[in-house]
Amino acid sequence: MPKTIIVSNRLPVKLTETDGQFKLAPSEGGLATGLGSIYKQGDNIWIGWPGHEVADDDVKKKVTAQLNEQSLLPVFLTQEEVSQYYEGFSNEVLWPVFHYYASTYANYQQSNWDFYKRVNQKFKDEVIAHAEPGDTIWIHDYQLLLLPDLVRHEIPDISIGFFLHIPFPSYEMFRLIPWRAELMNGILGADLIGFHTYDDTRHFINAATRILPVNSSANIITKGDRTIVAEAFPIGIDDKKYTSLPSEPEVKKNIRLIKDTFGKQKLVLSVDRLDYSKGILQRLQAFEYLLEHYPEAKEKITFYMIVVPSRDTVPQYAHLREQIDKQVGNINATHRTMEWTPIHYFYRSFPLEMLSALYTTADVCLITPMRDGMNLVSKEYIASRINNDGVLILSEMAGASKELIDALIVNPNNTEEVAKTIIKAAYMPLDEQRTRMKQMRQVVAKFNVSHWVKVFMDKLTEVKQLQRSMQTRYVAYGTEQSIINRYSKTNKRIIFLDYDGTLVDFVSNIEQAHPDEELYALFEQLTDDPDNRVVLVSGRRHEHLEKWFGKGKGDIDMIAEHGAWIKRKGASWHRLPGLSARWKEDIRPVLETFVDRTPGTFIEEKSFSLVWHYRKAQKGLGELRAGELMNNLKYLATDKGLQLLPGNKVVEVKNVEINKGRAAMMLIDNTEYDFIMALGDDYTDEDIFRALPESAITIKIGNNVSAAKFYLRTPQEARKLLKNMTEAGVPAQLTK
Ligand code: GDG
Repeated sequence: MPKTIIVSNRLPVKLTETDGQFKLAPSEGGLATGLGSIYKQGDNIWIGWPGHEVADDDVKKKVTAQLNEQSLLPVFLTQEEVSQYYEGFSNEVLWPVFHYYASTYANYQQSNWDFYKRVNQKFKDEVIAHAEPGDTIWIHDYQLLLLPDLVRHEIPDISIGFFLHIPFPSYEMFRLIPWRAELMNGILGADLIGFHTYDDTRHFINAATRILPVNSSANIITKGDRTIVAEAFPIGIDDKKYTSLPSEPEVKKNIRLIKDTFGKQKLVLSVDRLDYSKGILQRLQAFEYLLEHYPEAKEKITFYMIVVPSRDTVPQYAHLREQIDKQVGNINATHRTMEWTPIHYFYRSFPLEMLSALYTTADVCLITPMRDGMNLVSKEYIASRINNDGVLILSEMAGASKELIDALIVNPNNTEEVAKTIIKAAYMPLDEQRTRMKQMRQVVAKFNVSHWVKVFMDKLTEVKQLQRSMQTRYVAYGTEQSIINRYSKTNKRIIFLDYDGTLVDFVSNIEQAHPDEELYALFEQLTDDPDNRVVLVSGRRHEHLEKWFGKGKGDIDMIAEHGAWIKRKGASWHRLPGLSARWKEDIRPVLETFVDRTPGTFIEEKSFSLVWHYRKAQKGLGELRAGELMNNLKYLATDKGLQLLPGNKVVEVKNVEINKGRAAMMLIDNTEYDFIMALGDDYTDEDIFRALPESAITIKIGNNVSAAKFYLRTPQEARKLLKNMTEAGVPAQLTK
């Protein structure tokens, strides 16, 4: 039975040690709850670090046995590994860079990176020890970015999903990491890559295409032969847990206690782990501003601030804690009265029953991170508001702000705005509170954690199916044999061959793609057989094709300029009748403005088309301008009966009557061919694939979306197929 293996840095349990005795306690994290529905089923397992160093081998065995009972498999880490892989690399490189704190906190140490690689290998060994073909592996978060590719290497066909719980930064941030290419390559080992928001997904795809030689089309990335999908899957919470908690006796008791303590005061709550990304100091500053500028709020609004200890052995975190202590002390000392303390600050974690009571009683929940992947606290507050009242103030930098649009959304850097919003929230009419809260509660209930798990897993299955359908389209040995078979059995054949990108590789200077001896020999082999008619179909100018394949250099038919010019074998070139090129006078000036604004680009002129080339332009800028150019010309082109063709690093404007497909059909005329084949790589070749009869063998070079039936990866593979076709049936000693 195929199983699912979940892999994350931490296991969903806490291992604690008292007087040499190890104990396991369940962790309340949302991830543990959400994935609990998976890893506890059948043979499924969860692999991760138990969170505590165990040095003794006997104890390791005991702990392992205890964990195994719950389908959990430990990866034991030494103190040194924890300090370099986890604290050093994960938390001092990836965490700050991914949260846009690269310049302040990132510390790029080679030895930390070496440990990061080593520990990812260690996780890989554990995965490989348990994974079997057919299994599904779901890897989580920034500590294991190399793992997807490491596993892929060992079991190439296995299904791998990866989810990043923190933001994915813009390429400008990510590129700062010295080991960016290795990290990117590691992530791309997955089949499906999930993020919290669309912006994270966009940043990731952009970084991937800039750092590695991969292509993307919408959210599909093509790396060599593999199709990878990147998509947003906003994580949810176990909403039912938070809606039912307020009716539990322990929680009720806590609610009464809080109400007795704070009476009629408006309670503003915040809950975060100690972290610079959470905006705690900026929030305190906003509260101080409120006390100074809205003195009427004094003794009426109380701020209840919980900071959960985290990473406080790291100097940056210890320093942050000192700053928070100091700032809270100052504010309280300045504004406190006999009856009232402005900030109730706790540096510790609370039992869930107290947390729930606070969520249930707080009039306002103030969540203002500088950056946050999602932020689960905001969703937990919403789920706890069973009376549909209360107000959520949420930073626009938290992933949750994309879903909880009925919250009061603020920029956490804007002190005055945050202060004003707290006042607005504290005095918001009940009607408005309810309207907003109801909407948000629907979102939190529908997109809960089980929904998140389900949509991710369903998508992973879909991606695997997509890959399989791509695989069957590849001209592998079996398909090649049946093509060759058909070729051998037929005697009236026509073969359409595109030139650039199909028979020769793309080069940045278009003049340099000169045919080589091997290609001439291939043409000779093909045309030696009187049953073959070979047609070279190109977007190039006819003079160009004539120079390369004219008299004596190729016994073939040719279609130039996408069909504007045709030359039948042995005859001379002739132009498609009735075409006009007067439109060029209006279009050329537009293209010239793009050449002036975009260094490295130029215009190529053909009889019935103008081409703007941007192959040598700055990466990204060329694509941006191409989009702009297409937009600019859209209406003008339709008016003048022109077609805009976005090709490989070109935008071509041509008469709409010119079309490779139509030209190909003109050559076929009414002749009954028993073998029709077409090879092409470009957008313009799609016209041929579509125009040819159903029985034709159409092959795209490159595995992008196409109307072609099959694909091959490179011009070299295309040449090899053609060569093998011609050599079929020829006695072996006669072949070269
Ligand atoms: C990362 C990303 C993303 C907090 N205090 C107490 C307590 N908590 C629980 C909360 C909540 C969790 O901790 C915190 O989750 P967040 O989402 O707010 O933040 P991170 O820990 O930074 O998580 C984040 C998340 O991954 C999931 O993908 O949303 O953006 O940074 O569940 O309830 N629990 C208890 N006592 C406390 O005092 N019992």
